[in-house]
Amino acid sequence: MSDHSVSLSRWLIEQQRTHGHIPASLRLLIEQVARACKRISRAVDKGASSGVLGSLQSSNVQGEVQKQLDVIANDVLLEANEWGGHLAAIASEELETIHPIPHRFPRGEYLLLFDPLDGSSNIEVNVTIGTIFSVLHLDEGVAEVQGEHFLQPGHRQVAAGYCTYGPQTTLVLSLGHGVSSFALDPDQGSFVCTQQDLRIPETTSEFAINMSNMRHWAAPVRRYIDECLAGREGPRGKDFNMRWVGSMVADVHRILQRGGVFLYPWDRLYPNLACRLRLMYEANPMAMLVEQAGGMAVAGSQRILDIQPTGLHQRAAVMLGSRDEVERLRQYHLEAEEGSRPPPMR
Ligand code: P6P
Repeated sequence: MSDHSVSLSRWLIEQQRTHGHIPASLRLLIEQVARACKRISRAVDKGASSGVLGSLQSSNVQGEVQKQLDVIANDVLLEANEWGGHLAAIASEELETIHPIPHRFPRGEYLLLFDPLDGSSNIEVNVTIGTIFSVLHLDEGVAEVQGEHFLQPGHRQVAAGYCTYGPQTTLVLSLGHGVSSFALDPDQGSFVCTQQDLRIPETTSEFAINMSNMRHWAAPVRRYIDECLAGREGPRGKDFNMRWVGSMVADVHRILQRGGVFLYPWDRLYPNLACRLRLMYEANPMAMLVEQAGGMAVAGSQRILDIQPTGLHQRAAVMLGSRDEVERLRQYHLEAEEGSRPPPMR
């Protein structure tokens, strides 16, 4: 636990001055993102009472129907971050192309990416949703930022985090030196540090997956889940529990708090969309947080953070969480690739 009197601003200044973990420009960028999340939290809280629930006639670049709050959250994040002088450009899951910093504002050295409101299909049913963000460094000597400058593997992220809009508004953040969480104190209107150096338990008996896609999974995932479902009579020798919120921020937050494994694997349901989750806006930031908390994050046999992106909106299979379980999944994918299948690991 942590001293609840330490505000996010003070914690960030200590990361900059005491630990030398981040420069002032990155500290100020994170503070601006946090301020935008507070504004989004207010809009989500007001929800139905202010008539912002419901869908628009429009669809986003993903082909998904846009919710009013998707657009509101996207606009809040763009407006809050474009003038600060810390960014060279912004990329949003909701926008087809990158958002260059308007010439009237100074340009900085960072690239900000976000899914402004992940899990928005849950808005009308009052289930936890959230903002996911990722920060990259722009390569030296780039005069005009293009989409290709964002296509950096996830291990080059300098910061990643999410903000949940649920029973509490909680910011979870990594600057590359562990994971800390900050709860929004509604009385103060500011984030206060509640946990430092979060660690994911290496073992778990809880998995999170959308079981309705089971018939579409590849063999390694089917093998893993079948073994979990076999329980104590099966090769794992223990019973498992299942949770699936249908909102990645909520499922990942639970895993960061008590362990577990989250899977959104490749499936045959939509062959042209081999995977559902977006590499740049969901998989990479969550993979950084999970690894920084001692967990693992793979797309199969490959580490997510090693994937070399080829497109701003490309998707990736995601299996992340407690190290022992994700390593087992990675092994099952390796065995499938090698065509070997030794007896099940206990
Ligand atoms: P399904 C939300 O739309 C999201 O992108 C993630 O937050 C969530 O984990 C997943 O999709 C839920 O997908 O197929 O269960 O609706």
